[in-house]
Amino acid sequence: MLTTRRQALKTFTAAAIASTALGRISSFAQTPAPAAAPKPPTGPFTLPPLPYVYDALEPSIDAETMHLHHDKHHAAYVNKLNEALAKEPSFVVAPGSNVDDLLKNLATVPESIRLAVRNQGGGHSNHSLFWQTLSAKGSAPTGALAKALDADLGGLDKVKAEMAKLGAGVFGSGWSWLVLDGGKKLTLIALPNQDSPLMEGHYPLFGIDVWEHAYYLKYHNLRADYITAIWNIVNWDFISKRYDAAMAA
Ligand code: MN3
Repeated sequence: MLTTRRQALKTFTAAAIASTALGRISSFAQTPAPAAAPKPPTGPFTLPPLPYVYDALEPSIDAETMHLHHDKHHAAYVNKLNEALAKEPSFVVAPGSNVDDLLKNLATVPESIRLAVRNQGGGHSNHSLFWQTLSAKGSAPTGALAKALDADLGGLDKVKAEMAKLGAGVFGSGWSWLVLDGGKKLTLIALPNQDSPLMEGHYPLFGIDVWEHAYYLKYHNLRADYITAIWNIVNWDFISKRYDAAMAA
């Protein structure tokens, strides 16, 4: 009795699968060719060009990493941010808007796309700053920033050591940051994923991207070696000016 039932069940199941498969095949055959996929949105945000050639940061950061990091990874953050915003057309972001304003006001973004804006918008903002804070020839902090690094954080050597420690301590992906806090004091923090310091009420001055895509081709698992090398190509002239502008604001 039991065996018979089992056999019947097996037969029924096999028949059901066969009929489902046939049904799929016939409905697939009758489906008209789909219309061309809609083109992905091209705005409101666009990928900024690198401010130097791809091999400018050699040997600290290799050209192939720069190609992938900028042309693929950063581009993907921009595209996915635009795609997310396209899902909520009632939430209008004008072309030319600054992604940083979105991140500072994340609570105003519709909940259905808030996480996407946080991740993809954070990625766009963080990388847009990252490229500008690096240059072929490194420099040293100057002026008010140099004084503040001494006064607030005990000097550049301590900053380097602490940012390396924070970067090494990021489990998985994230960034090690030099920021201005709400009281305009220099502070060092680590943030996970593409979270922006702007979301925490901080103003980002310089971040070290410790995602594996930032270093793995050249440094493999040696994140600490990548962080050590990056100090050779930090554009402190740019960061010093960014600090001055933020203090004057
Ligand atoms: Mn990156």
